[in-house]
Amino acid sequence: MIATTATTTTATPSTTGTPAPGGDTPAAQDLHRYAIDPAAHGREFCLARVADMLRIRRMEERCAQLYGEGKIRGFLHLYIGEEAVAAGVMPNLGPEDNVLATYREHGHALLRGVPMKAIMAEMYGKREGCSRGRGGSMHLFDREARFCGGNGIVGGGLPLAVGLALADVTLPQRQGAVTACFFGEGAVAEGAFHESMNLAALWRLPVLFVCENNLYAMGTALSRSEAQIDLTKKLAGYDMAGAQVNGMNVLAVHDAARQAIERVRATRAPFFLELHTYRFRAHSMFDAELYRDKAEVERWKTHGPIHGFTARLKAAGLMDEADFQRLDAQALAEVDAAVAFAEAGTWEPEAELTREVTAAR
Ligand SMILES: Cc1ncc(C[n+]2csc(CCOP(=O)(O)OP(=O)(O)O)c2C)c(N)n1
Ligand SMILES: [Mg+2]
Repeated sequence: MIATTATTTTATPSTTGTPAPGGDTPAAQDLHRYAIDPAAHGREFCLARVADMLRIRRMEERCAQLYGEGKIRGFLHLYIGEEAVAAGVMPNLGPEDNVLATYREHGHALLRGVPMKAIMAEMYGKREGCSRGRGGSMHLFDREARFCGGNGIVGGGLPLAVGLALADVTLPQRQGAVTACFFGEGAVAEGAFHESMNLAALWRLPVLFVCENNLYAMGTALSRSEAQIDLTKKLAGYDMAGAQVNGMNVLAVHDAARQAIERVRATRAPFFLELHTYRFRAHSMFDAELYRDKAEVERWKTHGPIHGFTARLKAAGLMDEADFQRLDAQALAEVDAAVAFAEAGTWEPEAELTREVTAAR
């Protein structure tokens, strides 16, 4: 394992059928500690990470509002609370690398370089959207950015990532490219996860598996569905290296991802990062959240990725309130422009609805 803020989870799996401890274990709380000195990364780098997280946060807050107004419809899964994961991993990837994510992928798409306007128009279902209005929230896609999709199927991105990496190792012009695949811990229960891990290891494919362990798959706590909740223990079965990292700490994520990606590029072997994180909002817009205590959510919020990092930066003299307000205003202005773009967008004419659709009778 590479050196990170690694830890071992201590919650015991439930065997009684009663609700098991969810996101509030001592080990999970221990993950909030900031072991990395931000000064080592420099002020500009740290402010850029705050800006990245704020762009995601403000965009998604507006999405939730627009959903309430009926402007955005269908499914909507917010990443709020988990921003440090995408913000920590993404700066380590180059334009030649591939990125895949889940239906909770707005932040990944944004930080990968998909314009916020194209994301917002896609949310609206407009033709100007990054998937031409045909994908919606769960299916953002941008070939140019090599953002190879959100995916509505739990675990659905993993076989695609393995396929992309297999293509890369066979094409002379794609040597050195890495495929980063983000997925929730719920995917670990899927056969596709195990098949993908096995093939990536067996064929030595350059895949970075990024498991966003937010402790719940919809309403199911990990400890209610998995006999082994230390997910890195599963790696022994694939002879794959991996590490556990505090996913609420953008610098910890960044440093672990940098080492992991360098290693994948150099060895061409896959690597598994388990990032401990927490979603502050409901699973989707239809979720009464009966499976977790409000107090648990509030406790995690006190260590939120933006709040925690900015507090640390201010304490270190690397940022002041004016810096924060400036970055926040920039993010809000970008959101306003994206919403105006989506509002002004066009609907696909009815006559074109069957274009690019293959129908089988
Ligand atoms: C194959 C499959 N089974 C079930 C579902 C329904 N479903 C949607 S989200 C979800 C939970 C997944 O949780 P996790 O992988 O932990 O990701 P998170 O939502 O926490 O980010 C489930 C079971 C699905 N979309 N695909
Ligand atoms: Mg989850």
